[in-house]
Amino acid sequence: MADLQALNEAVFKGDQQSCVELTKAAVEEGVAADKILNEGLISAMDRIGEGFSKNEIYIPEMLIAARAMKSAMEILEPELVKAGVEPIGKLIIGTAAGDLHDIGKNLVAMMLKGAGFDVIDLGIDVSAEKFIEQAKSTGAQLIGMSSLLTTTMLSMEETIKALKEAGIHAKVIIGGAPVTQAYADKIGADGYAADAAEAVTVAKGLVA
Ligand code: B12
Repeated sequence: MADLQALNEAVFKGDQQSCVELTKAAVEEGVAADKILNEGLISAMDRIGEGFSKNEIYIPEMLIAARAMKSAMEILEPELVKAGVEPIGKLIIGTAAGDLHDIGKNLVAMMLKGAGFDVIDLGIDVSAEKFIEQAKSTGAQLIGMSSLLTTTMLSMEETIKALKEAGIHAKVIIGGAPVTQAYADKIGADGYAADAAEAVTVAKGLVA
């Protein structure tokens, strides 16, 4: 019998090996991919997100859980594609031009993936031109931008301006240690989140 509760616990604890084994077992037993995703993986990441918001769980545990989830997702993704499970939204995400920090951005990308978004990660030092080109070619509804430097916060403002000038209607969500809600409002971003758990709530709100 596929044990989705054990899979849920394995994600929560960040036990990557068990995650892979239990996901493989569930797929082989013919458990529906969306059931494995929702009951085994996403609800565990929801628990992680809640714990993080309450300061009961910290970044290292969140990263380890996200990594475990990612390895389970690699097994599950082809099954989800076959089953035609619709993602709840498409998002492109990248670190602002000039910025090479990606730990926080990766965490946000993983959490959004875990929440059911189709996430296209553009990597680090992403120019406005690249955001525009990718927004057009993917038709993403959301664009995520991360900045860890006070200097590259300015690139976010320039990118938002360029996106508007290019007629891109995707909603923009920003974050990173020096970024604040006030800054997001100032540069015309549609959303801001202080951490990866909050990013999920904000992103869900923007596509609702
Ligand atoms: C690790 C690190 C590095 C690593 C990066 C490795 C990597 N692969 O990312 C390395 C060593 C490469 C590095 C380089 C530099 N760094 Co550095 N770095 C850090 C450090 C210590 C930790 C950053 C981090 O990963 N935090 C952990 C993650 C999980 O947190 P986070 O990024 O804030 O992300 C969370 C939220 O912000 C939010 N979030 C993040 N992105 C997004 C995006 C969206 C859409 C949303 C909604 C939310 C969101 O959710 C995340 C998860 O909860 C910080 C210090 C600090 N305390 O922040 C300095 C720091 C950011 N670095 C700094 C500096 C100065 C530099 C360098 C210029 C140093 C140098 N002289 O070369 C270079 C810059 C290179 C460049 N062009 O980018 C300064 C920035 C100062 C400033 N005011 O601008 C800091 C603050 C250190 C300091 N106190 O001086 N750095």
